[in-house]
Amino acid sequence: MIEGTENNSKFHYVMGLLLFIAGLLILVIFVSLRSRTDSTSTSAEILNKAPSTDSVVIAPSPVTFSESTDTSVTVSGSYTDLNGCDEVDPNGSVVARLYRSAVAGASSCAANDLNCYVNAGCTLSNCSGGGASDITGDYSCAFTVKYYADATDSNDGVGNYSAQTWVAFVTTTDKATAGDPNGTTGTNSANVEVNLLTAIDVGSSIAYGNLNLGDTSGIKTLVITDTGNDADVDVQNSGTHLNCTTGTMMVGQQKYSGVSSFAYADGTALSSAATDFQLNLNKQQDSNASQSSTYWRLLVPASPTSSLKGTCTGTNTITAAHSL
Ligand SMILES: [Ca+2]
Ligand SMILES: [Ca+2]
Ligand SMILES: [Ca+2]
Ligand SMILES: [Ca+2]
Repeated sequence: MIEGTENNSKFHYVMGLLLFIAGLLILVIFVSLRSRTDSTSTSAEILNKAPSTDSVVIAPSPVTFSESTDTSVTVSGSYTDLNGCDEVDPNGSVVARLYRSAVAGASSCAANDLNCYVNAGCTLSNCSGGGASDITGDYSCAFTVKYYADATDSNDGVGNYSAQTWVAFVTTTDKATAGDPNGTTGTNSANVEVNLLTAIDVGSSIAYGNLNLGDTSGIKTLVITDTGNDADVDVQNSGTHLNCTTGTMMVGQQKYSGVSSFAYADGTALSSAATDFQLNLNKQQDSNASQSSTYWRLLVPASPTSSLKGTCTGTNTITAAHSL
């Protein structure tokens, strides 16, 4: 029995050893197989991400006009395209509109001098393209705004857009692809007021011509041009006495009217004090000037109180005023 137990132990020992060696071989083979290297390719398609218009700055703000002078307004800012700014510059575009806020069509309004300006290709800068990792760039959009564009700071006398503003609306578009044939866009906007300018030009002189004592001149026309963006320009008239080579004619010898065929007796006598006159001159609507006229006559006294002769000169003052 004792010998049998000893043999049994040996058998177990040998079997254990054999199993251990076998396990070791399997492990070596497994490790050996695993250590034979190879490669596999990876791929993914990163889809287009729309650009963003990050900032919109309008200068100047507010927009103010000088009479008869168009004003440069610049809309500028930056954009981001996370696929690379070169998807916008040079492969896309930035387009801007500047319009009165309630105008028909709003951000897709049709361009016109009064209330909608379009810059279809803004200037782009600060994008390092061509595979660089740059994702941001800058844009600058120039507008030449007419001096008769709609005012939004106060009532212009006809439209009354004072509750509105002007909007700068900027659309950044990246490059066209098969998936996005028109490119994708990111928009942003900012607001600015356009100020009212009440201003006129008047003819440089009223020449009554050669007259005898007691004569009433013919009717002389004084043309007045709206040189701002006020749609109800009225005026205040005043004047000086006319100093002659010999003597003086009183300012009130001149009379004026809005009627082109007025009788002298029906006119308003000019005064040295500014006097309101309803001209109701509308502003320019397009490239044609907006004009109205006042009409003037002079009565030379038949029996002046002192001698009167020669060339007579004076100055009439016509002052523009908003909606008197
Ligand atoms: Ca993109
Ligand atoms: Ca950049
Ligand atoms: Ca306003
Ligand atoms: Ca008026």
